[in-house]
Amino acid sequence: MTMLQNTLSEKIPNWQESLKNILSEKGKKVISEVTVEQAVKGMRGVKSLICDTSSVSAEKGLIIRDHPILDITHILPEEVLHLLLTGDLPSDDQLADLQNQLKLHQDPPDYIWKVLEAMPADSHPMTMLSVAIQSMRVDSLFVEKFNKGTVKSDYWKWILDDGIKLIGVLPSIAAGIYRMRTDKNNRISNDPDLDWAGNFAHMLGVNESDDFKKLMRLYLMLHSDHEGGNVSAFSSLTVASSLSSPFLAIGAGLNGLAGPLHGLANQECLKFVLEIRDHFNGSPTKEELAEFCWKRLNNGRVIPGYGHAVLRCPDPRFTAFMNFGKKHIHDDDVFRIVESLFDVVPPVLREHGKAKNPWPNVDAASGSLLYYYGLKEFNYYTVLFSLSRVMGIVSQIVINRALRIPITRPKSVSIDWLKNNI
Ligand code: HAX
Repeated sequence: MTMLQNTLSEKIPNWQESLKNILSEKGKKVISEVTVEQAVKGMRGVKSLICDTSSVSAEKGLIIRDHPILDITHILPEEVLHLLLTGDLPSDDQLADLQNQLKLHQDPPDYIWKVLEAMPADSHPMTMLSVAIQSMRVDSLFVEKFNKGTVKSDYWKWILDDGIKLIGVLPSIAAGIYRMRTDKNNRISNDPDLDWAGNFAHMLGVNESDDFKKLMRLYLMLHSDHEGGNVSAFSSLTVASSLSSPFLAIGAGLNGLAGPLHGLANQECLKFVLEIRDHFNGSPTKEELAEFCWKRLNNGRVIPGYGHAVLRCPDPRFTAFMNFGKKHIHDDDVFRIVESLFDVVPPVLREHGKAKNPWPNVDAASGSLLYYYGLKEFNYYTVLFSLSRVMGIVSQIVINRALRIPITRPKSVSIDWLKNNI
């Protein structure tokens, strides 16, 4: 057994006991009411899911297992994974053990490359990633054990195994997709001496500097989780609740992440910033920038990277990226525009009067940093987001099965029902 499996085997009975007690003591208490507006408008604010890996407070942003995200920006993605899954930061031994487990899986099976090479040459990198992940169902230990009649209490173990396999192999697959899509046809081999994110940065082959590796570590830890109700996590959790293979469930979530109102916003964001740079032939004044934003809003388009369904403050993950940029990036028009947008957009959105949250979200700054280090193909950016988010989603699926959360099935009502019954 790995150290991670051991830790979880010790903790899960306590979590199960605690949930059982809550259900018997408070099972019938009401935690949320649903207005007609909430039912029609994306269930915003309805408390109807359990998620222990992280929570998002409107005023403070992301908190991973009691650690506000800005307090842990120095830790590695592997440490975040351990934290998400177990509630504890790993000891040195636990970290080394987890890193070794991930390394066991870092070489993709051959069929992955055959599947990817057979896809149309203009496939979006997110489509390629999703297809590659879903094709790994053939290697799902959960499916194999399920078909042999494994007991329910062991589901989480096989799902964890699939999750570690997937997280281990993803850097190679994601870097391979980057090399294919940018016509840099040779794939770069793993460097077994590097950590998970450092190795990924190395395999991209765009920048060998330590700063770029640092950026990747930060990027891949910051995007790891955002509680259970966002489109990608919720979609994956719903699919996984039917006991579909984790590979298919995660593919479903990433298909949601590929939407421009969710993860794809990071590509839209950089596109927007580059449009500004090209339009003004450099960095515009704040007045020019405000006018540019107004034009876009008046054309019925959103300002990418601003607004959020839950947050009502600048996203601390945006702050973490800005802090990185201020430290490492000097004299760069693209980053300068991102800084100016932070001054200009919130008052514009307030005056515009629609967005409930005028502040930047996680996607507003990250693209400018990637661009600076030479990762310029912005339609690839959501793949980076995915690589990180898989850690949170895997953790949530493992915990949900350990807690025996049943198949998801909320009730829908018709518009006639609303007319006649409310
Ligand atoms: N620019 C212009 N209008 C905006 C806006 C923005 N950045 N943010 C919200 N609005 C508008 C909405 O489109 C909506 O308009 P309608 O009433 O005409 O439909 C209105 O303000 C109310 O929306 P809201 O309640 O404040 O926001 P939602 O919860 O509906 O949507 C979104 C949240 C993130 C989707 C939204 O703010 C948006 O579209 N932002 C731009 C895209 C973006 O940055 N997405 C990334 C979010 C972070 C993330 O999940 N990354 O993965």
